[in-house]
Amino acid sequence: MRVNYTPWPEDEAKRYREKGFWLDLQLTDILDRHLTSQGSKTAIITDDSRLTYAELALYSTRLAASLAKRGLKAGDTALVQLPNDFPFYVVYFALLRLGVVPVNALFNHNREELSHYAKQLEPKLVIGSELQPLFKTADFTNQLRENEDIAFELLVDGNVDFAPSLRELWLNEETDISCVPKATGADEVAFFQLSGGSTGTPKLIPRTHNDYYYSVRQSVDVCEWEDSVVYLCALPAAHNFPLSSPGALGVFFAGGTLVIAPDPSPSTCFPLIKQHGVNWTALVPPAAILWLNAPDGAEALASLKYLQVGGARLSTNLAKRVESELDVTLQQVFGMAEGLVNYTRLDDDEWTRHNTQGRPMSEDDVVVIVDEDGEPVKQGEEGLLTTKGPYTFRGYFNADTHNRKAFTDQGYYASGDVVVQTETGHLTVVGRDKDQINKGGEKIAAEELENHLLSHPDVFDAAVVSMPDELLGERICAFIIVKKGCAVRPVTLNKFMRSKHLADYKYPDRYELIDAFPKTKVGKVDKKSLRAHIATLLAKRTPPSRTLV
Ligand code: AMP
Ligand code: DBH
Repeated sequence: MRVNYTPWPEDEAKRYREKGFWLDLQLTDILDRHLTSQGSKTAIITDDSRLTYAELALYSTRLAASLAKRGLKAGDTALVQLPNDFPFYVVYFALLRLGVVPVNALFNHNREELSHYAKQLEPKLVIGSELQPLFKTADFTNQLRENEDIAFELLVDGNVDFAPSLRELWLNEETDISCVPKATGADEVAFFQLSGGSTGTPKLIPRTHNDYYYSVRQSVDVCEWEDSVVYLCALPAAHNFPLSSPGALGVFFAGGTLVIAPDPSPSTCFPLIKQHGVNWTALVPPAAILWLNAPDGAEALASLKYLQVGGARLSTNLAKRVESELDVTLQQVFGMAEGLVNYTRLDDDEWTRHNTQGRPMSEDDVVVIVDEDGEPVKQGEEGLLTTKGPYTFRGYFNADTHNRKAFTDQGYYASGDVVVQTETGHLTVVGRDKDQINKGGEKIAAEELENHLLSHPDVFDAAVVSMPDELLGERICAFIIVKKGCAVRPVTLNKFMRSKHLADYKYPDRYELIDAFPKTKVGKVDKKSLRAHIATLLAKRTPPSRTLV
């Protein structure tokens, strides 16, 4: 094992192979399988470029060769941050070819998140884009080398004087591609997926070639994709949803065409859909709301047959509106970067499409809904989702203590979602039992923000909870107890938090003063009552505290 991970038990791995779920193929096969028959077909369309399957394969091979020449080898790790554009996929396949294991940070991740991933992975390679201010000068990466005491190769997509240009490496026709070693070991970790997490430090999810390839193939099967699929990727490319459910990798597996949008706004997406005849895409609920509110939606979306919505709960009302006003079939997707993905099926009845978040995609997904004591609940009763299966991971990277909490004694992943299962096996997400805020599909661990807030000299205690929001579903409210004799203003706290250089979506949207936190019977902060408190303030339109004393 080149990169350490918790493997599946042997009997289960054996079964997944016998059933043909695990094919012992590298993820690069997703691309390379097309080269003899349809290398000249367009694989990717962006605003200003088109790439055929053959070009995508060649560029990724050349990049792999250049990296091999720079000394990178299988088992090394990489930190990658690229925007929604074709280089994301060239790099993804190049690293797969070499067996270099990346984490693909979200493009809105900031200094704090990137430093944290670097600390965890000690990457031998960092790839960034000059569109992100952190990679415009050498300061950030120099600091990273110094603070974390690591040495890495640096490539930047753009024109900077402190690092080689990423694109030049794959455009160089002189590259000798024979030096790329043949990758082996489909049981190896292919890349790390990001967890929204519920702890102070975001955790990394090892995904193997075998498990991820299966999840892509099975997704393609459920969605009945063929080479006629024209899919628009408008969500952040690194997210599990647009990468693998069936997402970009599903497009490549099916031999279809991927259209890339830099963002999911109607003004960006509608013209692309019209111009390229997009027939599938994926959104989070707030983006779906924007699409519903945009003028001429149904007309602009004439070619769109299916709209996937997932990442956060979609209300029944919105589900109905999506179908009637946008004239598409809705597919609800309830997935997690840790593995399990649920889809409503294309032929599910209307009630199921509008009221459930789908059912597991694999016949070998085991879902057990349990009560707080870990006992299975009766069918139709609310409980906590626990799951295992052929593409659900068995442990976060280097996180033994957390893993003991994240998995049941039987080895099932406890996702922290409160769900109800119908007789047909469909799941409806009714709540959450994890200390996380889901802001329109972006997950924020309350503890991470609380730790930052607690580092302010005037803050005695902090509790971060979700508050209802019409567009995003949830926003972030930070309840603060100020130290005796101190006074802070929300604007100062906000400035203080900004100095931590977090991803934009993580900053609290509201600060509320409180004298003491309500406590549960066992003496923990009662976040349920804090959530109820802020919801009442919002309903009464009470303005936020101006000064916290
Ligand atoms: P992550 O573990 O960061 O990949 O986030 C996965 C989590 O997102 C799930 O455990 C759910 O809490 C939430 N989620 C994803 N899709 C949906 C959905 N369709 N409805 C409700 N919650 C969802
Ligand atoms: O929210 C998610 O993480 C998610 C949503 C839909 C996901 O990972 C997926 C589909 O694969």
